[in-house]
Amino acid sequence: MPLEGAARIVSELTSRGYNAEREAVTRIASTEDPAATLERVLEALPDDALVVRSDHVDPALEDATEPASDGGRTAGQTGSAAEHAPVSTGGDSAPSPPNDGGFPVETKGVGEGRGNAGSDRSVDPLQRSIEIVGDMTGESTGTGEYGDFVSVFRDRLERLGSKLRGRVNHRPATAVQSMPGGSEAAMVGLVNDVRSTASGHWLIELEDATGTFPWLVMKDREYADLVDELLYDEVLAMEGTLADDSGIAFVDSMYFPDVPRTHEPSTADRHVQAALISDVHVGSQEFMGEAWNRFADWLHTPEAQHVEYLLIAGDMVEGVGVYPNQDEELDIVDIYEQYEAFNERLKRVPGDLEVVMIPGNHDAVRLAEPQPGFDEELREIMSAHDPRIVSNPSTVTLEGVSILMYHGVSLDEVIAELPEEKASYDEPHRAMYQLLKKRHVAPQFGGHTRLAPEEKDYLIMEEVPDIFHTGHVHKLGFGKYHDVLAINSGCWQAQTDFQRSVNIDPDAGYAPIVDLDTLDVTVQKFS
Ligand code: D5M
Ligand code: FE
Ligand code: ZN
Repeated sequence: MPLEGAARIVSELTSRGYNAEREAVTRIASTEDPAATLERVLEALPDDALVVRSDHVDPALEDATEPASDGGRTAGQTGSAAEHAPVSTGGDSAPSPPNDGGFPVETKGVGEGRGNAGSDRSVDPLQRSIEIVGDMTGESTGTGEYGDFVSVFRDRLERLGSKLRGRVNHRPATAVQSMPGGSEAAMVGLVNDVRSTASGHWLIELEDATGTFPWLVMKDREYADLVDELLYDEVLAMEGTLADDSGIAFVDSMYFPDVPRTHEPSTADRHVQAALISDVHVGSQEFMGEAWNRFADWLHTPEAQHVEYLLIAGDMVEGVGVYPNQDEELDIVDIYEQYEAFNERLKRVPGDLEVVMIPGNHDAVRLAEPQPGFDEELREIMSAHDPRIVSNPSTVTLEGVSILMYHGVSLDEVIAELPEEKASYDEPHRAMYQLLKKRHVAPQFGGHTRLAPEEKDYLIMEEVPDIFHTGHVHKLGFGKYHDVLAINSGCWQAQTDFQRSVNIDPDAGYAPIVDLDTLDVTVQKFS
């Protein structure tokens, strides 16, 4: 039974409202008359079943007159599976060349599927482990009062500052002001202002709980190159020499919370993979349904047998009223219907995959970050696959590998503020490196990124993740920063009118797949 058959079985099950385990589909597909087997399986299925599991298939196979296959595939079957394998990106238009991380964009070419025995595809859920940290759903304390903004910045300074305080002999702003001229001084603070002086030097005002103090970076000092990376409200430390009147300090060193160079990522103990995607945008006229279906069908093939986790970093649906004139490009105008349609797409994905999702700026949750996970009504709509729905951002640890998931709205800001070579839409992972260096997913307050007033700053990277996963900019790019794998997934939406007007050429229909045992990345193309 060719893959085409497996894909047909999946779509038949989906159209009848069922999600299915890969093993179940493989078993049905490997019988002589899959259509008849499918009918028998469905007849015997318990009324409350939402997912067709392999143990639902066994009785139907026993009933059948023909002997049931044990799930093994013949060479011929593998061959036809390969014909439907996704197009290789190898050699041609691989997005975002893997220049710095040293990752080849390997794409398994036609016919190179990893194992070909159907029996290898059975997964053992007992080997899996999945833990969530930092999900703030239901924990929001924000009352919208001004005082909450004070709290969130105080918490930021306290927690990110503690990563710097051991590195410099710091003093509060008020204490620095009263030190004698010529003294060596250091301070930890939030960037309050950055200005160039008439003579081309840079004046950086740092703020802490006691007040502010100006630090001067001379244009010919090595640190001058770092000034163009600074964002308002990020936390850093400055060290330098006070001027004679103690009204200003000349910077000798600048320190960022950063990822320690000694950071060693954790890896899984077995060969297991995760697909990291985002920006599905169901409901948009540009949603690429066929590419999505090819991806979902591919997940049912032996080549994808090790893909046991699917992470979706926001923008499940196109939403309504997100941008001006967006309604002109909507295929589905009702937000609930968009989530229902998204749920149908999710059903096509193997039922034995663990799915984790966070919201994005197109989703129906508050726009201010952190964004809590979807409410009960939306969870109910998206329940077929029983996904884990958590806040944006959240950290999910898969078999020891921690993955910080963040939708990525702040990337627009980092890309707009920093010079091209440090952050651009063509290399979104470089913008992610900046966030890792600042140990904060959205440092700058008051621009694109809306910050929710909370008692605590949920956007801090308290721990260094092994993988940092974002989306939003619709460009695929990945690389390593101090051994942290940064991946910006592409999208499943073709270019919109707006994107055409600003020359954003999206990487649509790609799925980056990460080996959790090595943190290597391969990219599968489905468009
Ligand atoms: O955003 C996808 C990308 O396109 C992201 O970089 C923002 C940008 N974008 C898209 N539409 C607009 C409008 N109308 N204004 C400003 N920026 C835009 P996404 O959130 O997925 O639509
Ligand atoms: Fe998006
Ligand atoms: Zn977005």
